[in-house]
Amino acid sequence: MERQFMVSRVSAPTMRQLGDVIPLPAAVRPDSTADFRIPSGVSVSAAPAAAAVADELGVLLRRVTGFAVPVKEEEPENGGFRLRLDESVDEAKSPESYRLDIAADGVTLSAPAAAGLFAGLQTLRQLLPETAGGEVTIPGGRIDDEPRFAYRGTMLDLARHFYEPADIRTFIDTIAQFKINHLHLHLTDDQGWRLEIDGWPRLTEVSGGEGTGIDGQGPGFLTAAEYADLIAYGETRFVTIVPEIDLPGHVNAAQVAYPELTCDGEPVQPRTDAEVGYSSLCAGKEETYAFVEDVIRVVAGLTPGPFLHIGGDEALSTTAEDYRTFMTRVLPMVGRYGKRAIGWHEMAAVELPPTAVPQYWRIEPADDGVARAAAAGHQVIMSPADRSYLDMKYDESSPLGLDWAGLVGVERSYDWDPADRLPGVGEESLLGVEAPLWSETLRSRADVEFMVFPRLLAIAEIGWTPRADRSWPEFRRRLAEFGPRWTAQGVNFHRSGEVDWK
Ligand code: TNX
Repeated sequence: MERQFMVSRVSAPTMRQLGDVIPLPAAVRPDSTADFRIPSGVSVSAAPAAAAVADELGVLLRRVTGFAVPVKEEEPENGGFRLRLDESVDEAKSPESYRLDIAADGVTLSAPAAAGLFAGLQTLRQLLPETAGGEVTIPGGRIDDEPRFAYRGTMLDLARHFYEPADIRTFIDTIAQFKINHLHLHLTDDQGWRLEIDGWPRLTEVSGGEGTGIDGQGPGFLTAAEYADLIAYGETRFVTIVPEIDLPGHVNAAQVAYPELTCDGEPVQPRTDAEVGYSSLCAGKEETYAFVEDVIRVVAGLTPGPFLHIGGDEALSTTAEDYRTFMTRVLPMVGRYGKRAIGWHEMAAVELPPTAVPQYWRIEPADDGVARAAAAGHQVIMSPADRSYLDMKYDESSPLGLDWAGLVGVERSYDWDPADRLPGVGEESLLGVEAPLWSETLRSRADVEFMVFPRLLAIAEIGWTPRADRSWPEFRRRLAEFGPRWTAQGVNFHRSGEVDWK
């Protein structure tokens, strides 16, 4: 890949360098003769299909320049921002690819699809100052960019602690700036059930009620309408929601609501401690499958995205045989309702439908079937806990987080590669990477932000940037710029001592 960094240049104080972007773009060609000073009469032009991205660019430009910045359909003769959808582009190109041309007379952003324009807009946003303050100049040159992996995700655990929809929307706004394009919602667990399911009202009435969060916090669940609103909001940020219903373990909350879901039909007690592995659906009971099929049907019906995550982790009180019986029956249901199943890597112990995606979280490689699944053509999502788990403490002094997978500082989050993690699971087997955030120790959006930022940017860059172009010292330098940006955006990021924050 082509790359040239400028060694020095004379620039206005607000001006950034063309490559100062996270994730680092695939190809950056600075041209110091082509800097664009934004003039007061500037406008944005876009074809109707790109109008939403154009409106957003208009808002950003008004904020940083104070100019009127009209958004129009016709392209100005010169001096403006032009957004172009070029559907004739090579079909092999990712829909998220884009080209950003910055010349002395204007800026042209082109892409084969709206997703690419949105990705390019995030790059452009980082080349602008975050807040208003004088003349704005954008560094000249060309960026040609596309993602390494199609799936770049993070996860919120709503089961251990519920986050209000407004907080989830704010979170989506922040992650989308780094081209994270999937948000996995862990909606059910032993403590609580956080998505309303038509026909099974007690799931949320009882297990989404007061006291169902860790240590008795609570209450909270998403109504079907709130869930639909979140999905629609995600679509405006090109973030696909991936719902998880965790089965056959992690089901105490379902069994509290419906005792017929235990093997003996006896009621179980609500639990809000952080133990795992004690609950299981009953693989030998027909009621189990009636329930599971109903839930899968409803969740699939509420979810336009391609994926439905069925958990499958830590089913420590399900025998291996029962696990196999259960998964072999349930995995095809996901396909019948039109979705592609994702499951934690334990799922790979069974024969998988062709499109199923194991999500690997292990620390040490083990013979758990993931490499076999990859050899059979399955795509894998990499989430090794010792690198990508955002609920691990940064260091001994972290006030929040767990440490069972070790301490995960910012360099540790960055300095690994998903294609080296597991023998037999190389570049071509990877759908992408995800950084999950479990909520046992978290209580608020501020806590979430503290754990996620800056580490998610490491995972975002791993998922997007060509591997050969990544370097920790260089990433660390670019990361420092986000201190003032996050302060301006009100993001409660962790001022890790590994970074010389601006
Ligand atoms: C393991 S890794 C879990 C979760 C916990 C998490 C805490 C995995 C798929 N499951 O149930 O919340 O550790 O770090």
